[in-house]
Amino acid sequence: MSTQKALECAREIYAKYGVDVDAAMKSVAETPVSIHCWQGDDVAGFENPDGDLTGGIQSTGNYPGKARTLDELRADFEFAAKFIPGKKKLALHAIYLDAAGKKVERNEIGPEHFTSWVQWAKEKGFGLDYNPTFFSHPLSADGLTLSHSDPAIRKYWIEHGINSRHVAEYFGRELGQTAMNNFWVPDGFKDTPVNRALTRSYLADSYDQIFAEKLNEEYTQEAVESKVFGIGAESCTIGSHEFYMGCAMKHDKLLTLDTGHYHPTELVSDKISGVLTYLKAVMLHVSRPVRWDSDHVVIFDDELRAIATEIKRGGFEKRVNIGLDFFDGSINRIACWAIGSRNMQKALLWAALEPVAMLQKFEAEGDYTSRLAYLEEIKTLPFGAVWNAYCEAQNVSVGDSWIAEMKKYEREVLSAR
Ligand code: RNT
Ligand code: ZN
Repeated sequence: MSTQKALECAREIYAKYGVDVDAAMKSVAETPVSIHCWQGDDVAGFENPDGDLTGGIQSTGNYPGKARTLDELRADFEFAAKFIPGKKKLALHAIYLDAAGKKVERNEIGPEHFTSWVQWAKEKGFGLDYNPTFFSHPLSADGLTLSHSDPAIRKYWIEHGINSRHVAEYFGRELGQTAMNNFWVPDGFKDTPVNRALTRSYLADSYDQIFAEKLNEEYTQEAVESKVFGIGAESCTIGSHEFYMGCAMKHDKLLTLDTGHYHPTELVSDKISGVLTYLKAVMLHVSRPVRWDSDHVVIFDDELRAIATEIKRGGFEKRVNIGLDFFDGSINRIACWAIGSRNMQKALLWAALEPVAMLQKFEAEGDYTSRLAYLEEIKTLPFGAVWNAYCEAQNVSVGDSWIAEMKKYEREVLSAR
């Protein structure tokens, strides 16, 4: 059956539930998703590509063909983008700067190191987001950066935090869409500390300095990302969830909810409406933790759908900035981008096709029986037909056709690296 014919049938079936399939596809197409550049090279960056990835995060696997240069990374992302429907932003990290081979200290990075990225993003029609990089550096070797007890080390990282805001502001101004600037620091202790309060006070003071200047929020907005633990920082994470809730409230910033940064039975899907009761917006780092914050490629699982449906059900479309954060080096990295991003798109489409009004009416009337009955019935509606039609309308590969294309690129381009 042709994609269009299948769509016609799906239209009829969804209409019975009061769902407008065409409106659903349109709304998803307009929702920006921020795809992380660091999947392309195992978070290596171009500052010191052969150095170690530190900060308690890890990319495992050594599948051949990873991007080694700026040009390779851009080409790989462009190739992956052909398989990903919807509006795309690319999230950069400071270590992906274009310094033309020169060594630039983190506290000396500025917009001038990202002009080629902006030029490229304009050409390709991508938005850009940003992250200061507080890891993989000699001055983060103690496992502490913005909360280090040495004021000179703190100063260095505060300067990096401040200059990151100007890079993000530059992205927003140039590209005409707000650039999210995400702050995550690896700071923590391997073993039990005895002055958590003092260390946290250093981190708080650093953010007071970093966020002192008011910037135009149309160009950039900052988000702060908490975490439970990192490798080598198992006993205490300075930037815990509670710390960053307060920090976001104090400075009127966004909180970043990374799906791998909570205890395994906690769900980010449940946190969205909780946090948005008091904060203006959130940033998501959609990832897939397997037993720990392992950053596996995002799959189309219950929690991914729950996150997307929560956004829709709460009417939070404008207050949730969706970003991806996973890095798998054990399989083709372009496939990782494609699989994870396509799944995020699928989940958004899934949510857009949910008969929310009907379900919420059952709940309001106390008819929890119908709520559950329908939640289960709709799971077997012809979602795949709408997904294929959405991909076709977006001019990206329909069904499994992208897999052969990806394999060809692997043979012809990646294997030559
Ligand atoms: C680390 C955080 C952080 C990083 C990226 C590379 O646990 O999730 O967001 O993954 O900044
Ligand atoms: Zn993250």
